[in-house]
Amino acid sequence: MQRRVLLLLAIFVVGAAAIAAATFALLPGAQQRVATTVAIGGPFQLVDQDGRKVTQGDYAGAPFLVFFGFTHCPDVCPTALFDMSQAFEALGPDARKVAGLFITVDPERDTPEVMKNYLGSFHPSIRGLTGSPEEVAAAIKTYRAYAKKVPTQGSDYTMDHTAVVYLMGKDGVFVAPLNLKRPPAEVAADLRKYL
Ligand SMILES: [Cu+2]
Repeated sequence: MQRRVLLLLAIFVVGAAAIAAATFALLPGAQQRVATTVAIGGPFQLVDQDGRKVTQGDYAGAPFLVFFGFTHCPDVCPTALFDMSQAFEALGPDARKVAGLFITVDPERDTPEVMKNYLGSFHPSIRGLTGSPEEVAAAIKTYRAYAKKVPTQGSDYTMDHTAVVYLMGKDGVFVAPLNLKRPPAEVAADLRKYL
């Protein structure tokens, strides 16, 4: 028994050393590859809750948040949008300079009208974006997000989706995921750094 543990341990150590050696050997090239393939975010073409066509360029010059979700979401989306609203509230007049983009993963049900109605309960700096299924799928892919339809009772369905809040800089480049599970003033202070 103990021999077996030792053997497994030896295999693990040799394996780890091999991986470390390979990593160091590949480092210059590998680093470049990471920089080009792990880009998060980029151009999109969608429609906002007022039916206007929008692209990433419409939000350039100011930081913006991106959050994927859907209006039929029972808890994750309303909670995130509420927390985001609180943070924008804490920003005061500066909230006019930022945008929270709530991009639906359920374009079938989330028309601009449905989005507009739903967002009436949240901060006006939160914009609801939808589009054709293809346009939405492209935006999800650009942000390396995940969304999947899950059938429920009858012909109904819900959506599994990424719950990350992406903080994008004024140049449209991804900064970091934004943690909304903090006091709103703290989130606001974080956002202010990117104005
Ligand atoms: Cu949700």
